[in-house]
Amino acid sequence: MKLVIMGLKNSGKTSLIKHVFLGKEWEEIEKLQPTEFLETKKYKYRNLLDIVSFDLGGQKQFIEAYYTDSWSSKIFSRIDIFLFIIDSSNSLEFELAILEFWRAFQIVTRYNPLCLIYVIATKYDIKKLTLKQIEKKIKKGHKVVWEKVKVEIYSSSIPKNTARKTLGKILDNIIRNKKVLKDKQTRLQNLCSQFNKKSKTDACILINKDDGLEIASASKSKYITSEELEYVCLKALVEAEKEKAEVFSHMKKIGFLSSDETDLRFWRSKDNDCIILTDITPQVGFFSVVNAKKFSLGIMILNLKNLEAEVSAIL
Ligand SMILES: Nc1nc2c(ncn2[C@@H]2O[C@H](COP(=O)(O)OP(=O)(O)OP(=O)(O)O)[C@@H](O)[C@H]2O)c(=O)[nH]1
Ligand SMILES: [Mg+2]
Repeated sequence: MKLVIMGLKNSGKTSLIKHVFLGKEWEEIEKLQPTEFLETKKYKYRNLLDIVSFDLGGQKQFIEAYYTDSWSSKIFSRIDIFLFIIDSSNSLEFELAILEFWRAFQIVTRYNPLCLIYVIATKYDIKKLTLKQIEKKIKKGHKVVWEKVKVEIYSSSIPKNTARKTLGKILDNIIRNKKVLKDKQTRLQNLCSQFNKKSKTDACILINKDDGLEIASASKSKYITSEELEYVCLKALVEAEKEKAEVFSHMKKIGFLSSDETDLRFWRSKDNDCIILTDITPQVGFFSVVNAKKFSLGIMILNLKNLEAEVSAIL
């Protein structure tokens, strides 16, 4: 799917892309360089949805170039998802941003009458206007066409952790509506449930390593609420590993839950529940919770090998 992200300079486009598709956290993207002209990249969201992103640098001279004959059809044709970014903290440039939105809207809808169009109000943690106020400003004079095309508007903030959910909502909806992808996810979910039964685990979550997002899961663990489940971030778990290094090294010393042949990582909670983290393929991470009393390393390793083959056959 071709995803085009456009907006004025410094509005947060590249940050949003890197945060959602590469699992980059706020500290890693706080000081990004402005995008020179446009950047195209391929991503696989949740290891299910192929995305080719066109991140259009927002400096004035670049925006003008996108509308020239030599570039416009390359950029604006065959778009599946069009994201227009408005910096909710930049009150000086609201009017200009809105003008640019409507200019882009004309060409995007002309080339792609069926394209999904979203406005995202970024930097909502330091907003000057609310979503309602921004929507009212955009719709002014264009109400009929706005409602006809069903443009949706969302807010996002990377430091407040709502950016991933905002873009996730849009992309997950696409997965849900694509039968092939939905079927894949269901089959993977079934594999996770079977894994829980076979290995006596309470949770089995497959994680896409690029973006750190869940691909599919089955869980009856008290630690995992459905809310968290959707956004399990592998990188966050690896961070936790540093903090728990002491516990981990102790467990290694006593020979508990560790093996030289595998790259399994474990933590044990006070109530004897173990958290297991490992890679089952270079792209897919595995997260699980099991009670220490029910745990068997041999069975776990065997079942993980089978899971690897089954998951690879589906993805
Ligand atoms: N407070 C806050 N700042 C953000 C957020 N998202 C991005 N920023 C900051 O906004 C600035 C610009 O971000 P970029 O992603 O480089 O902006 P851009 O739209 O790609 O800019 P161009 O490439 O020049 O068009 C950076 O300093 C980011 O740290 C957010 O959600 N909240
Ligand atoms: Mg950029």
